[in-house]
Amino acid sequence: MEYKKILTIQDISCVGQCSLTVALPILSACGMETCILPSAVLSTHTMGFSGFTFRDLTDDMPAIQEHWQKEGIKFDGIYTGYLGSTKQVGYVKNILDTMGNDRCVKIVDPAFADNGKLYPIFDNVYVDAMKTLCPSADILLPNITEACFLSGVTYKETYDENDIKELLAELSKLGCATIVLTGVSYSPEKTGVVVYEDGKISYYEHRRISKGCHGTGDVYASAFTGALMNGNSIFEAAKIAADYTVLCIEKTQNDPEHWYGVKFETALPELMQML
Ligand code: PXL
Repeated sequence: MEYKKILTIQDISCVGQCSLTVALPILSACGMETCILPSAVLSTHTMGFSGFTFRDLTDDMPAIQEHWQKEGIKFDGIYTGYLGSTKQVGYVKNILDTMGNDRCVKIVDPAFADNGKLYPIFDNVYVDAMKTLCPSADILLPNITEACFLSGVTYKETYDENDIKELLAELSKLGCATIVLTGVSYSPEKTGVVVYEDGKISYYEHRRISKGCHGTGDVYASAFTGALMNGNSIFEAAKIAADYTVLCIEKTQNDPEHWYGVKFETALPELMQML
């Protein structure tokens, strides 16, 4: 397998097992050289901890990019997640558009909402900015809440296959031909992921262990990126990432003190075997 150089752009939550502290080890375990561009530094993630610190790194981005350009640095893959500000989305779009080599795969996880609600620091202006990233992505990786905010389709707790088909059709109008939609659940004990490629829909269904665990979106997106960059098809990568995420939840669910993330490190050997 060719050795790939990936850039991932998302925050450093110092404690909380999300974003870069998840993406970096998972992509490394998948055999990638992993370069990072931190969007912000927080003391913890924002879901469940109170009084977190937040240092926005938006204004550092242009100089970092300029230095990389001077050094002739280009990437085989660019994967973006939780960003620090609306202004930053414009910088990140430019990075997606200019910093990849000619084989570069660009993956955008919108990472701004879940369970019908925006995460604390975001608003509708941010959502509008995030829409402009969609045409720069080869693959968009939203959950259902993010897909609804981006497409303007009303969020519903229950839905059927036709609702999902319509949601994807609306979302694809933003200019992204390939969408991997996570957390699609048609029955209480099952959930899954829908892969939409140029209008064609496929579904991988698996066990649903709990209603939701913090950080699993980042675990999923990182494992998906690692599996895809290892030469798997989009559907196969979506399946590997789902199986790995379920395993991470299983290895965490019996520990009530571990409410803030999943013990993804303990399942890395299994992920590496799946690749
Ligand atoms: O997992 C998404 C995420 C990433 N980064 C920060 C977050 C969250 C989710 O809430 O708060 C800082």
